[in-house]
Amino acid sequence: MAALAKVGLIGLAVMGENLALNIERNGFPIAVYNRTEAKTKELMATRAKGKNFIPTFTLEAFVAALEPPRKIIILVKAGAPVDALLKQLQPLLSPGDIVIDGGNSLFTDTERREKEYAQADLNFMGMGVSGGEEGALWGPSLMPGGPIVAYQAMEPILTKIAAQVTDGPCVTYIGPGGAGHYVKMVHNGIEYGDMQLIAEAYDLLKNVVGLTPAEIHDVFKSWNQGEELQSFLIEITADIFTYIDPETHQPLVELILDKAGQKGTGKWTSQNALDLGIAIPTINAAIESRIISSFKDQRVAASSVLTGPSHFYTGDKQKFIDSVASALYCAKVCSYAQGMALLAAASSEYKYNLTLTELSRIWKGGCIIRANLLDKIQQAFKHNPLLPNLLVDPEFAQELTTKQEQWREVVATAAKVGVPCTAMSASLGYFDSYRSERLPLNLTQAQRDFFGAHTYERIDKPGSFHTEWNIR
Ligand code: 2AM
Repeated sequence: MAALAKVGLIGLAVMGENLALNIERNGFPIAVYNRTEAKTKELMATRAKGKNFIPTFTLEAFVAALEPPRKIIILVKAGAPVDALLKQLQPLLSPGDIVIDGGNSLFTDTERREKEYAQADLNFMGMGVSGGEEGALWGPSLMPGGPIVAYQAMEPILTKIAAQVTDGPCVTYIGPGGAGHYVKMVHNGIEYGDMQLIAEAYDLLKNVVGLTPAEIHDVFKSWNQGEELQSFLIEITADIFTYIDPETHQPLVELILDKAGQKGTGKWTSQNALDLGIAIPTINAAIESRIISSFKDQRVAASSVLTGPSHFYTGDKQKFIDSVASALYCAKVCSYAQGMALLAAASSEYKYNLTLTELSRIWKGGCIIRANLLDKIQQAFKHNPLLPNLLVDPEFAQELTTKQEQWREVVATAAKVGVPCTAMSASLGYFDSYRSERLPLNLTQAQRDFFGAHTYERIDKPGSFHTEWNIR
């Protein structure tokens, strides 16, 4: 009988195929299965040729090819296909076997699936995988959650296939239940925020100071060489501006339709933040900006009805570019502060016991949001694990205080010129609200008491009060 595989993988779409190749390259013979046979055959005839792969064409054969306790990674479309597959697999498995869902599943689905599998003495894990195609092949950031015993069994494989940075592999045990998928969801929310802030910076460079794509490339390239903004997303943004469409000889980015979709993890981050009562205005602005972008026809029609200001920026070009860098940085710090605050709230609400220093650490490599900034975030939570908000970390507080003038200048200029920068200004609103000792919600409370006898508290004495306001 042929030797058994150490691990198995189901679902050979882009992420599955690349992750399987990564696992095999790291010394783990792997069995693979895909619903459509042709995909498996194609992989075996091409990228997996001559490698330690066991192709299988029925789930029975797949399960039989695995060394017990079986370790099965599934990368199929999130939602009903995962449930369908788990149902088919379950009768073929033995107690102690481990199934890991590496897709972008909703964390509450993962919680439910873990409980269902536990009833049959099976281990089910939900694992966030970030890094796209390249990351899956050469080292992603991995966010595994679920039974700790299952993680321990998987650890030798996961630590090898993950991205490696100076302080270790980009994987850690995230927490029980759906913790892994929860953290991946928030990671994606932060990713939405970063991408929107970068898009706004581009818009400002283009439409306030009139930079060309080649000049925008130079700006992003120089930002990526600086300590504050160095990141994967800034790096690829710089590259994007150099790509010339072979057909039209124009910069390709300017030919791309300005409509972005939003579904799944990004949207779930906002929905969950509302459920937990945590403010994440920058991430919400990113999602809403995508929604507005999708109404292209309405925007085109409205552009000839609604006239903007006739104000042009007349200040110094380079000064404005430098201010945009500071605004981008400050807004980004606020976005991460919101994401981290959401993770902290979820950790106590769902008993995930998350370690924010570890999350910052495993995001430093492999994933889409990898950035120099994460090092500083890691240090901030290391110095004070109970930090209520990243903004009050002494170093970040100092930086934002210093840079705020430039940040305000950018948001004010954008408002005057009529260029939308919803995420940058949402971040500024967050900063100003969070640092306000007194907000005007005393008036809100008075109104609520006026029309609904909701009662209010006072600042000068304890208790709950109601007033008959209608004394006209
Ligand atoms: P396919 O190649 O047969 O379509 C991403 O869509 C991956 O999920 C693909 O590998 C796809 O297999 C797989 N997939 C989608 N729905 C599935 C299901 N119900 N059962 C098994 N695999 C599924």
